[in-house]
Amino acid sequence: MVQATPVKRLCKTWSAITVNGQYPGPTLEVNDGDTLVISVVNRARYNVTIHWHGIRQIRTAWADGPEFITQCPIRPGGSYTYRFTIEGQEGTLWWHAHSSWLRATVYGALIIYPRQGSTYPFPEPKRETPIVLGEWWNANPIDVVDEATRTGGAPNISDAYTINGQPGDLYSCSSSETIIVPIDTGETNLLRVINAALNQELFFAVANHQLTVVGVDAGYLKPFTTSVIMLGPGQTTDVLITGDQTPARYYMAAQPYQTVQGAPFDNTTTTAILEYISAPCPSRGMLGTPVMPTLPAFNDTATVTAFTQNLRSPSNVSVPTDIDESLFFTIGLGLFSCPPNFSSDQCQGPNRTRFASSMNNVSFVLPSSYSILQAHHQGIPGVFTKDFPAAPPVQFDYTGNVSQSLWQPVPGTKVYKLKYGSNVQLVLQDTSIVSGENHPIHLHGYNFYIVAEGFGNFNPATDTAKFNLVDPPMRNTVGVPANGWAVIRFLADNPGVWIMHCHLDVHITWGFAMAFLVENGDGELQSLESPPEDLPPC
Ligand SMILES: [Cu+2]
Repeated sequence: MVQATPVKRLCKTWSAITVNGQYPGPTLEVNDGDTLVISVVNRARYNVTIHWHGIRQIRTAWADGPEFITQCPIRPGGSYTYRFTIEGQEGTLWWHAHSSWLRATVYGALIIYPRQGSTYPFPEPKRETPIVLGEWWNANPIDVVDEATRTGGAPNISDAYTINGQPGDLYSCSSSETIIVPIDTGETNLLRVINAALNQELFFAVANHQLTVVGVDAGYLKPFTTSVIMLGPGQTTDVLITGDQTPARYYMAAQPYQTVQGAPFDNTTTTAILEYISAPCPSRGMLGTPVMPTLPAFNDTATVTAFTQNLRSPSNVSVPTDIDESLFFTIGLGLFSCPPNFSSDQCQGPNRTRFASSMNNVSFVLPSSYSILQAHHQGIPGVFTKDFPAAPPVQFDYTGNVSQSLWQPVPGTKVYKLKYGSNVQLVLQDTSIVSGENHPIHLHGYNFYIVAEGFGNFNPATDTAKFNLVDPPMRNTVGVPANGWAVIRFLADNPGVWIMHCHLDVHITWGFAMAFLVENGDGELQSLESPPEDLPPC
């Protein structure tokens, strides 16, 4: 049930949109192989859809959730039942609204345990705790984004970050509800860390404790140990933590990783408390001040690079090699010049412009009369075009001093068509237009291998030799380095329409998205299923 619920944070109450009255929403705990049937009833005053982030949705694109991509939104008073089966996935994922900025409060963990009789590839943890990082405004986030859309300027920054919905001790009116995570001396526990923040990449650390990273985005890794992790919105990281310190209370904390120069951001710190069950009484309750972890500086890209370079699949994996589709997408920001019929308060971007964002210079526009998947399935013309370019329309020094004549993208609703079974390589190239930035790029319906990352312009002549085709990590969201690039590969074996977008919602608002249209294959189980009868009408 999606509904308005009064929620008090930072001394202030407003009517947040929640699921079943809970913020964050309920944790879903399932096993690999389960079929999920989830009825969503919309009692809120906004359109809503729910996306099951990272679920492959094999042949069930109708249940993926992004509004106007795979379904029309569930209108106020309406309902829709999402039905899908989890096939060969285990680990930590999450679910969230995929409509405007509703996911600021409409989200929750989605934990997939191994099939019955199967176990983790590491010793069974004594306890497991989801650590869901969020972002809070002392205002209705829909009003925040609507205001930004009206003015063309940057939206207001948030007022707090949260762990499992609570800002923690460093914010006003918060410490009585700070999240406590128990641990006992000698035991090893699993923290399932999820970055559900709307617009901010975050560092996470626990004071005095090392973290052993065992998985990301519901894919296992070769375990490695670190004192800090970084997650972009959309990413998850599973870490083991051992109670090997003096029994006491220790802060776990998250604060921003910010790559844009000079832009305002919410530079606050959210905390929860790791508390030893055997801690002596004086250090429990309000008495002992927990130890604070040292987190990297907000612009510490070296730490992020070192962390991501440690991510390796547990064993050799079969990375697509005979590439059928070699794609190159520029990604990043842009500026629209002020339209002649707009007043100056509608053009509050830099130098009287409106902020924009694009992939290959196409600034994505959602359709409004049909979802792209419906239009594709029913052969309805005029909703989208199939001419999303395989490469940028002009080649330039992407991360250099880019001529202002290249700053303005072209609006469009374009998809890139892929044949069923094709092997795809995609270079994601950040640009320095307006500003370079680390963008968490999320592909729906697929996991991909990240075979290489680097800074500057991707150079096939020299960078191809650096590809890891042996044990690259598998993810659904890749943080493309600021003023750099990432190369991903995947096998297009899931028919449907799959949006790929930056998971900073402010950038989606500005058009940072495109969609792949993957055609049906010839085999019996290679076609998209028929749409459900209760698919919401537009
Ligand atoms: Cu972005």
